[in-house]
Amino acid sequence: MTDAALTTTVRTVQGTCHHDCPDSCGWMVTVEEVPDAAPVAVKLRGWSEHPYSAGELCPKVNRFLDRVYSPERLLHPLRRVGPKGSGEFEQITWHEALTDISANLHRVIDEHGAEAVLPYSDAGNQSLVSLMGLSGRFFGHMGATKLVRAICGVTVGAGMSKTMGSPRGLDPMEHEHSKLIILWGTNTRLTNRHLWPTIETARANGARLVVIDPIRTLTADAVNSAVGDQFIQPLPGTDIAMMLAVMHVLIRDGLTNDDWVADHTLGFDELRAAVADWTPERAAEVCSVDATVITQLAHDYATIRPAGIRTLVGPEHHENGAMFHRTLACLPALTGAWAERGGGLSKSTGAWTESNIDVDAMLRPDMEVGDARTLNMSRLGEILTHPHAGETDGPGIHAFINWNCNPVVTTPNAEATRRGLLRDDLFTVVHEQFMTDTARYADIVLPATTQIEADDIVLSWGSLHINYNHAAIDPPGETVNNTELFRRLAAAMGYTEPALFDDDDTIMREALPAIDIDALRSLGWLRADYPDDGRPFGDGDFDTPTGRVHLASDELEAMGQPRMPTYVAPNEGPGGDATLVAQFPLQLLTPKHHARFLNSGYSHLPKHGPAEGGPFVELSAEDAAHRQLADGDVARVWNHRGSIEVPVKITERLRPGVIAIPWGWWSAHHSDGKTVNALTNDTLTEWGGGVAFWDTLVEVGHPA
Ligand SMILES: Nc1nc2c(c(=O)[nH]1)N[C@H]1C(S)=C(S)[C@@H](COP(=O)(O)OP(=O)(O)OC[C@H]3O[C@@H](n4cnc5c(=O)[nH]c(N)nc54)[C@H](O)[C@@H]3O)O[C@H]1N2
Ligand SMILES: Nc1nc2c(c(=O)[nH]1)N[C@H]1C(S)=C(S)[C@@H](COP(=O)(O)OP(=O)(O)OC[C@H]3O[C@@H](n4cnc5c(=O)[nH]c(N)nc54)[C@H](O)[C@@H]3O)O[C@H]1N2
Ligand code: SF4
Ligand SMILES: [Mo]
Repeated sequence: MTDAALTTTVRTVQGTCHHDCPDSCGWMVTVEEVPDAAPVAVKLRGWSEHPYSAGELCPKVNRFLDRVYSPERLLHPLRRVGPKGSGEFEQITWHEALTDISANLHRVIDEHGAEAVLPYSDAGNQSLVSLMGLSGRFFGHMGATKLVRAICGVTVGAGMSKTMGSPRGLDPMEHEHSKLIILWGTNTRLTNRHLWPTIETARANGARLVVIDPIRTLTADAVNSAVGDQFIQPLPGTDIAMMLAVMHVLIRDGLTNDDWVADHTLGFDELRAAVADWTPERAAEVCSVDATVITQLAHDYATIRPAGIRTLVGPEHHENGAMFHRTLACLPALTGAWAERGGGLSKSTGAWTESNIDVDAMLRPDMEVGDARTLNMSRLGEILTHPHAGETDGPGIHAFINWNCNPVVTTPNAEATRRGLLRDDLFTVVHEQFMTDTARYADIVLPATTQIEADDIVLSWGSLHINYNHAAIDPPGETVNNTELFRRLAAAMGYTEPALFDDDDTIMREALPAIDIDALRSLGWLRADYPDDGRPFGDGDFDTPTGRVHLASDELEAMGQPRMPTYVAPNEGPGGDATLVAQFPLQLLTPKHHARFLNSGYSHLPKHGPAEGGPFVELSAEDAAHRQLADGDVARVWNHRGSIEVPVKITERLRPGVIAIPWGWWSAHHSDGKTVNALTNDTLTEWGGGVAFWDTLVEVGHPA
């Protein structure tokens, strides 16, 4: 035995995955320590005692330590020395970086006002402290522009709330009790894989599965028609028409639960009138799904009980994304599905877990100076390229502070974002773990910790669990976590308010006043309150002012929106702008596709990107033949926003007229340096603040 082995101590540290993923898996890190050296994490595995993830992680995070110890990891502050985007930087000290940043922020504020500063972040680390920590206080105190962070999931809740009064839905684990499970626009086996065992348990108990998706996804592949499962493949953005026809059939064929409707809904007569014209035949024309399939869906939904619908985020990425969720939430009310355990609708569980957060204590709106405007993150290209920051009054953006997300890859209309970041009169700071496509445009890059380097709390949005994350090793190099970044920035700016300097433990306690943080720390997880009988609305009692499901909505009417579920064809879709359709006849979907990717966060790592191959465009044999394209050819995909070149993959997963390009690859992975979001639509959803990535029309052909 060597001396080192004699003196090595080994410990295990419990933690929780921080990725923007519904599963929030528990993990266990093995750490080795030898005297006079920094502790080293040697193993990271699923934590078998975690009640949801039960010891399993995923192909993204199984190699998490490769990420932590990657030679590409940013460990020191950097200052740009080459042109923006060139990736040429020199190492500087934190002191130099903070001096430079505070001088530039003060200059911008003096010249243009504090609203010329745009803080820009999302859920790259979705843990409580990292996501909501001190940034709100810091920028509020500065008076900077406020960001609408609604690129993911917010529109689902906004749509559903107009029907049910809140985004509260079923605990997805309740689908174990469902006898019919409709996965409506969610790719569970890929994006929410730890829910799949629950679905399989239900199926083993005889549940039937229906998958509704414009793509024959990995999840659709699980459909077994021999046992009555079904895969339904509507055209993208048209599901509302199908839902209206389902309601039509439920009412026409006497399949509604009239007592439940009378006791717990408002506006049924109006709804009946609104769907009277929506025959399955009419919907079939819109969705391109057989009328018999729609009729059967309605009959199955009413008669195979309990019937649980599961949705997540995908379908919100349409111009009518909020109405999709508002309309979907009407279905269980018509059949009284909520009355039975396993019946109802599940989506993000954030409404259950996050209700524990004292948002005001966390964000401290009382510290805000002035009445700063808000700008929507999905309009970043427009905001940065427009002299008056998009469509609002006020100054253009002259300082861009980015952490916790990678907008050059992840925002729609991304070439506009890139053009904005190229502006010489824009001062950009990026706090990151890696030299991402966005970080390349920074004037100053600051190094960020990973999840095993700082304590935090992860409130799951795929289950009811609130989880602790213990730091397992020290932050490497000069990395800091998101709150330490803002403590340092506040000091550099000369701010003195004590709340800008709260430590992470204080922030946790302020944010979760009703949670015993010490117990959470020692147990690793606890479960948010949820009704013991599994039925969130078993006795009615919805969260609307009337306590009823609002089939007709005064609230929406007051916002200038249709008061009833209504199908409005997306402008950038087959039923929309005829000139665009003539020029760009194909609908482009760009969803999550790769098991080894988590958004844009893994394609650059050697065991992830190369293992997934590279980007490609999938299209039906018919669409390919029409354009004389063969498998493996390089095709150009273009529209009025941009153009990219990618190899062709002929597929049976898509119907003619719909194509797909996987998302998450960086500029370097594309031969022409542009990613798929060069093409996507940055039109906002009709309400809810989301964005219509997937109402994107394109044409495909041979490169010029
Ligand atoms: N492996 C992996 N897992 C992930 C992620 C990842 O990048 N990789 N990302 C995480 C994140 S941030 C999120 S938000 C979740 C998202 O989780 P999901 O919402 O399950 O996934 P998406 O791929 O966004 O969308 C789901 C499905 O919606 C379909 N869809 C698109 N338009 C329509 C439509 O009009 N109607 C219907 N019915 N379906 C439609 C898409 O084809 C897609 O298959 O996944 C998380 N999990
Ligand atoms: N075409 C298309 N575009 C999409 C989508 C799509 O399906 N198709 N999905 C949309 C959705 S649902 C989402 S959620 C967004 C996601 O958009 P982003 O949030 O931009 O995506 P991520 O790739 O998760 O980027 C997270 C970044 O944060 C960094 N990071 C991780 N932890 C920390 C930390 O603790 N501190 C700091 N400072 N940085 C950290 C990671 O290194 C990574 O680069 O993309 C949206 N864009
Ligand atoms: S990315 Fe999602 S599935 Fe993978 S370990 Fe993290 S929470 Fe679990
Ligand atoms: Mo997301």
